[in-house]
Amino acid sequence: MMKYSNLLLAGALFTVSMTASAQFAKPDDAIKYRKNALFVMQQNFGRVAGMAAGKIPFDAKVAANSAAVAEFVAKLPWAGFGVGTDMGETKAKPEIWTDKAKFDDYASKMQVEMTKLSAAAKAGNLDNIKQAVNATAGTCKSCHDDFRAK
Ligand code: ASC
Repeated sequence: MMKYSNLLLAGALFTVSMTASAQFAKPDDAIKYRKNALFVMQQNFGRVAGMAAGKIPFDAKVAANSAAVAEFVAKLPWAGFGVGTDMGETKAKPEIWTDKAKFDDYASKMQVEMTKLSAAAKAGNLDNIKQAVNATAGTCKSCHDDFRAK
């Protein structure tokens, strides 16, 4: 039987290899991948935000579904920001790679808020959804301010 410490090590190595295997055939594919993931996320987040702002009629079921998709898709773009993917059809600023810890911190904060939004949407209270939409939008904005070119 595997010792617990060996199991932990195996788990850690698996995680590392999963991350390292997030490779793309070419930098343009990585750029497309992250843009498309962010687009799918934004479409779903935007729908919920539209409901929160009263621009779209509130439909609790649609909001919950959309927020759940946004929550999941929020995990995806980051694999597309590997080294060497700073050149091409992108507004990504070089600081993403020179200040990666800050970028990663923004990315995880966004995911935390998106998870809260998904929970709020599932619960269906519009006031709570509004609050979570604002918190999530704030994390989008701070990252764009620092790391996305105009
Ligand atoms: C969106 C979207 C963003 C964020 C941002 C929040 O729906 O496309 O980039 O919200 O506008 O400030």
